Amino acid sequence: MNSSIDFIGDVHGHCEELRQLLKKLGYVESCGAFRYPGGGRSVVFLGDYIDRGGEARETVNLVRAMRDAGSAVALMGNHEFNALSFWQLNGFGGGHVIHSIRGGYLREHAFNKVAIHARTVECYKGRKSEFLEMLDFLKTLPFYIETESFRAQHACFDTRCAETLKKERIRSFADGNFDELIARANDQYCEYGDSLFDPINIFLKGPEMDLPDGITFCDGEGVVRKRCRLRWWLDPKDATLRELSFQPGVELPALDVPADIKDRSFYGESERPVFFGHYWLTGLPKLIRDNVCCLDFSVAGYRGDGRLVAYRFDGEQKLDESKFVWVEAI
Ligand SMILES: [Mn+2]
Repeated sequence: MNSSIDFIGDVHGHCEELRQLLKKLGYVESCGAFRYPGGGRSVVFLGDYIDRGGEARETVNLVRAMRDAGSAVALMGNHEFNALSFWQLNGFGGGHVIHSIRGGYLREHAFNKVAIHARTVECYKGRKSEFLEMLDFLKTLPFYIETESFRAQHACFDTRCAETLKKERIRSFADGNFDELIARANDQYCEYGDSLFDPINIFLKGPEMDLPDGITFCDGEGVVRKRCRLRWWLDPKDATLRELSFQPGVELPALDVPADIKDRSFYGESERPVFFGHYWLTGLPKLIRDNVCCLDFSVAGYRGDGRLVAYRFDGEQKLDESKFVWVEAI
């Protein structure tokens, strides 16, 4: 893969915006897939193709066609991981039974979890075999990609997690027995010695911390949260909860953070550029730092003022704010 790459953030079933963005970036549809004329550029999709929007099926098919044509790499997002866990029976095939999980499936069929995923299932109404085939496609999506000039994943890059996965030669759930790997990825309390919960969940969902007693906030879906996402590129040593938390639109109190959080490793300023989605940013695209670029600008946001955003990368080690390209949510 060369360094002429267009990174694209969370699509969440907004296929029409994706088609517009690809055209704006100069990609042309031919023989069933978008390609860059002459093949000089390709796309890295940062995950979260399904849920929320009404065109999950069209989005998956477009992304998959580009991957099969060699004009894109498609990474896994937490929504793809959640969909696979939602349909995987606890203890199925070669997988451990995870005792701490309630209900028959690795992802509990609780109200909020069903509500998020239902839109995607609806998109495949009357097409069950295509839905199952779609799940098989999701199994093949890599957790991250790393080259000499960049790193990319859905949520957070963590060197130690990457080492763990590299040691086992796991790039996706297809690199081994799927039933076993997805059980290990859901083994949150390390009931077994071979849990992959941390490495996979850090890449796909990012690090989180428990909020101090009595502090909660409401997320965009109206769910009360007792944990918050972290700015994993900040040195947590002297940061307050307000500085370290990363919940756009939510301001937490400027309290001290626990010692184990202060000790966590972070993505330094001299590391190669890293691209990701996941975090529901709003407003016009902006760099977080000159080597840290989040591309999720909430095209599926509830206020309808989100954007689908790309960063046009050419190998530069200091990212440039003028290289964002985007379309407004329809
Ligand atoms: Mn997302």
